[in-house]
Amino acid sequence: MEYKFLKTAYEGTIATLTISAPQSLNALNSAILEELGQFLDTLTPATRVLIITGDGEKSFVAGADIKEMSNLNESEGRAFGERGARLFRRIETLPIPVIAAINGFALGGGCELAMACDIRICSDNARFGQPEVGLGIIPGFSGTVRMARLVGMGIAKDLIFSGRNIKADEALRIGLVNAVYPLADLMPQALALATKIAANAPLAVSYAKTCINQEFDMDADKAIAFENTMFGRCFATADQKAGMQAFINKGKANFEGK
Ligand code: CO8
Repeated sequence: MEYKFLKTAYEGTIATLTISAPQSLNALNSAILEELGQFLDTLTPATRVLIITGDGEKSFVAGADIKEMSNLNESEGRAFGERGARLFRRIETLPIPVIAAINGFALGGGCELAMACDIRICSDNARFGQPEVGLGIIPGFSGTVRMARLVGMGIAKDLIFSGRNIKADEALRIGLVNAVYPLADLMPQALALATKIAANAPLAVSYAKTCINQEFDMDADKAIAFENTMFGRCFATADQKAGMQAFINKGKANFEGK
């Protein structure tokens, strides 16, 4: 499929999606949101891990497109927010892990996109922030929802009320990212992590993602019961048989995702 604002690359079972609108530091306009949805439609079980990054050496995504948002009225603003939120929720609930490889500015909607991914790693030039209140809006692609869940309510309120940008080392300290690398190492590190994940049983990885996502907002008893169900479901898979037989035979399983 041909895209105007996306570049796609596939290495074995790993897909890399690069958001590419260099003139606006990869800011998300409606056309990019549309293409992102189209790209998600193309994913099949042949892809086991998705990496999302931004084009160039300066920016992951510098937010939603301010020029496009500037003249929206209330209902249009709500619709634009819903559109981004729906898309990011799709990313968050994909049946495969999604790694954000953050190569520079991750501001506003860019930070929100990164937070919708499962794992965030960044380059040492990365900058994070939710500058929306300085523009007269709030984080509208679910940033008020996910920031507090990721870094805790106190730090989330500091970042969102002040709109201040933070550097990679602070993002690491507060748990907004898992690791920081020199820019040249970012994509190799993302691929290495994706390769490690992709070598595991795909259904088990997918069930683990579902468990962590869904159990987070449940009370402990419901969460444990949910995990029990999903644990049981693993034993209905061929991969569980293959994985345990390989261990017993001191071999290595070739997981088929069945
Ligand atoms: N939208 C549109 N254009 C942008 C954006 C953006 N978010 N960010 C950068 N650009 C454009 C600039 O306008 C500039 O274009 P031009 O050359 O035509 O003037 C080009 O990209 C390069 O940018 P700069 O010259 O500003 O580059 P600098 O290196 O000087 O600065 C910054 C880089 C610090 C990233 C700066 O561009 C900046 O502050 N950008 C805006 C960051 C921002 O505020 N992001 C949050 C936007 S709001 C948002 O994301 C809300 C999400 C929820 C939506 C809810 C919908 C209702």
